[in-house]
Amino acid sequence: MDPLKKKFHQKATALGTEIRNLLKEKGDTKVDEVVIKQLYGGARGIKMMIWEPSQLDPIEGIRFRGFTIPELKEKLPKTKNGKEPRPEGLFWLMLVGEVPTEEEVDWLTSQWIRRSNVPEHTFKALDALPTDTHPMTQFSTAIISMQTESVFSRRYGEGMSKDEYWDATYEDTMNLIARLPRVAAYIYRRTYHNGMHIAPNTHLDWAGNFAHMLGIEGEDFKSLMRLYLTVHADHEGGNASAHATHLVGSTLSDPYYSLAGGMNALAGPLHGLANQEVIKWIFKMVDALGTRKPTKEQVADYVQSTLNAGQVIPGYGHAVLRRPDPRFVAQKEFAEGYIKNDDIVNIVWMLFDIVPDILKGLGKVKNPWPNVDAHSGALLVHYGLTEYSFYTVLFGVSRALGVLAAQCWSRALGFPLERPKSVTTGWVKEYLADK
Ligand code: CMX
Repeated sequence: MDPLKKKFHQKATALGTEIRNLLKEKGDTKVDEVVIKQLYGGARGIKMMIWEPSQLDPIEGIRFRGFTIPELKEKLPKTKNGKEPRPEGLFWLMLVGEVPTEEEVDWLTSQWIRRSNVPEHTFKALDALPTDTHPMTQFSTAIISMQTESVFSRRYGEGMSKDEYWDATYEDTMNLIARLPRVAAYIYRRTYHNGMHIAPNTHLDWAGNFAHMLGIEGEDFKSLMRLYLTVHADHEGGNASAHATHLVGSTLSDPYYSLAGGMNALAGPLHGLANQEVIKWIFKMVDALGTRKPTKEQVADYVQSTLNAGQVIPGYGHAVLRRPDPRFVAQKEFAEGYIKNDDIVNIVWMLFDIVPDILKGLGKVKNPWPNVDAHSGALLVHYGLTEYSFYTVLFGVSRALGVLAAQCWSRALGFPLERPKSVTTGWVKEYLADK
């Protein structure tokens, strides 16, 4: 058994015993109450699932196994001379709850290289789609086309025991994550670069190799990819892509089906697609104003006109956070450290100055601050990745790390089919009348 799998199995066995005892002694203890506005309001805030890799605090932001993003940047192993954390390290941390050593991360990189072979029919399935198919549709198609390789599905069909679900899920998770950069880069190159594909460089780390296959050279872009693929990896379990992956997986659909489901949720403009919407909106503003160096007044007027048109300001607001998103802050710090005087980055910073007060003025927006999607596009444009329809795929490659680590836990802990209760408005009225 490989060292990560062995460590995961030990941890999962120990936690499984602890949970069984906890349920026996405290299973009926109340943790939450639900009010009617939550029934109509997207189930905001209702505590209804367990998600081990990370937890979100409205004020402090995300903690991965207890570590904030600044702590991850300090503690996770980096490449030689690199300053940004390697996403492999975060996956290790999310899966087993321990900060890995450099050797452990090197081992994981080599595992993912070994497992990265994409089946030929996946490339054929992608090639069958028109090149103007949205990259997220292509990404979802590619993931589901690889389901033919699922170890979980094969072993389930052969009569695998429940005790082995975690093992098959681990294998699928490792294979799937290993293949995603190749698949995503293939989509990028066929869509925007006439199918001039770039062979993987097996001497590079997972994120560095992804940057290389996209065709954007330079150490700084590789550094950006390491940071990007780290900070987007997980945001506890209730967000739409995580929850969709979890829900699909709870039926014992394998990790390929589950991740495709999660990616379909990520493709919505209120969720992951917001990263393309932000830069699209900024480009539209620059066009409308006729300048890449607008004044504060011009930007404020443009923000107002977007709201007057009944649209949201993309990249602002959040269902849980009530402060500037630490993932936005991490990307801003990256820009401050690596980039000098970029017009689009300057606009992003100007928006950070202007938008919160305007949103506060509406009196209904619960969080007027920027989220993860407000900054990423400006960084990508700076390094030449200007094709914004592709941005959500980058988010998806990263998000796979968290949602699949969580799926390993769900299968190891034997979580059941998810099935919350729905009611009708008639039921709500009757309930209120009875009260
Ligand atoms: N611009 C304008 N109005 C906004 C707004 C924004 N950025 N954010 C929230 N609002 C509005 C809502 O549309 C809602 O209006 P109505 O009552 O008229 O429907 C009102 O403020 C209250 O919403 P909320 O409780 O503050 O926010 P929700 O939890 O319902 O929604 C989110 C959260 C992210 C969907 C919302 O803030 C939004 O649409 N933001 C813009 C899109 C975006 O950036 N999404 C990415 C989020 C991060 C991610 O998942 O990747």
